[in-house]
Amino acid sequence: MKAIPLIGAAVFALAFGVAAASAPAPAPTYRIQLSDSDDSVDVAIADFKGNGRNETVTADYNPGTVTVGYDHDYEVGGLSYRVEPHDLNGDGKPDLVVESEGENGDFVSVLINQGGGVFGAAKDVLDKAGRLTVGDVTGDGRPDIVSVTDKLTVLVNHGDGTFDAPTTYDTPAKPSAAAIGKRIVAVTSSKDGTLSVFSSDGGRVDYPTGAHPSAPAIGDVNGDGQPDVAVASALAGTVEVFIGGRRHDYPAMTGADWVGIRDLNGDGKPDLLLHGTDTKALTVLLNAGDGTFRRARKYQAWRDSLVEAVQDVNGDGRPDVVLMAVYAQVVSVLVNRGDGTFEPKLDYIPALELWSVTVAVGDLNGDKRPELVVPVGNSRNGWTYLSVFVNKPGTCNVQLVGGMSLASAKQQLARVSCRVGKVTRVFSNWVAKGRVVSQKPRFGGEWPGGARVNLVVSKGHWR
Ligand SMILES: [Ca+2]
Ligand SMILES: [Ca+2]
Ligand SMILES: [Ca+2]
Ligand SMILES: [Ca+2]
Repeated sequence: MKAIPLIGAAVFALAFGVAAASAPAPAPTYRIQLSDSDDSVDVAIADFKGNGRNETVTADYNPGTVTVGYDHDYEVGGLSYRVEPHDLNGDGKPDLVVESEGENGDFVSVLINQGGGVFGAAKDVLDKAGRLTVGDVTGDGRPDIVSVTDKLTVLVNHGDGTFDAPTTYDTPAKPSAAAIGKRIVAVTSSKDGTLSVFSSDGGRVDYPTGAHPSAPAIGDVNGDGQPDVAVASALAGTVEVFIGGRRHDYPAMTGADWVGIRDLNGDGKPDLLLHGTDTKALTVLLNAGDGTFRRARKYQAWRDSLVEAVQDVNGDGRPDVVLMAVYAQVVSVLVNRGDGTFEPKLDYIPALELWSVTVAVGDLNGDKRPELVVPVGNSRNGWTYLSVFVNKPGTCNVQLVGGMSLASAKQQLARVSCRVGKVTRVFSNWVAKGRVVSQKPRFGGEWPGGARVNLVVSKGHWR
């Protein structure tokens, strides 16, 4: 059988290898399908009809609509590029917050779910919008809307999905997107190296951070009921945790431009995740239980990737990490072993090119196994679709195993219901002895469970 040369990812695999797992967490496998879209650039999943079944909602840029399920389109009066489901009026039905480009800048509109997944007309609530964060600022349990341009704007929800006039606050230079916590909003200024924390009475306190802070994340890391703030400092290589105004620094990784706070091991204590677009790694610091953090652990990711979801993808209830790699054009999943450590990443290739960098996670077919949905398109003819990764255990999603040892390649392929077929040994001046030179079928192929992947393995330099 003829071997197919590998693309240049062998180096990453060599550098990180595949860690041996005592009890490997079940990995998701997918049947990758296409469904129609009308220039969808953002997608989310929620139960809009209230019937226990989820549907997608998309922001469709060029028609300027949001589409709920596959049948209901709503015009928003601009080029919509972002949609988030949130229950704005507390009736248990997810409503929509939409951001769009208009003639006079970006604006935010809301659509209220009338029941049965039918929405009222889009109502504009904010002009001159920037980066949005939706969350409860005031503490009444209803989501408010926060926007950051060169200032911070807070839109307080009356509780019924209507909003006060916007209130605007000054920030330090070039503020980040905002994070929302219990009665606080935080932004950073990477230019000034500051964290600004606004309390709901409008007061603001600035704290110095390390150089080049990421946008902040908020969570209660020490369990005292008060919100704490974490910031990743790209140049200092630290993650800085602000508890009650006091800063605690932990070595993490340089180049991080994103930090998240989530409980990864199910002990009820929020843990830290860091990532940088070009760090080629996700870094995790587990909470020791008292709001201090254990040593950072690194997991391989693609270069030029973004964390797009920290959600359960394999149905075991523990959050996993979904990254999208723009350059490599893959969706990567880091599966949580359940204890807050992660299996080596698995890569899945969407049908067609990534049309925008966003992923929705949720069960769409009622089998309780989460699907992944990403917008894709064909840049030659401009046709757009959603690539739906239908969660089907026992599908062989061929992984890229070039550069791995034969044992690691076997393990990585077995995780996704593939197995190693014929192994051929060849001399190679490029690939170290014992490492995989090439594979067939190729990376990204989708086969029935148990499909064989033939490998060519290096027997070292030709003398
Ligand atoms: Ca609602
Ligand atoms: Ca934890
Ligand atoms: Ca999981
Ligand atoms: Ca499913």
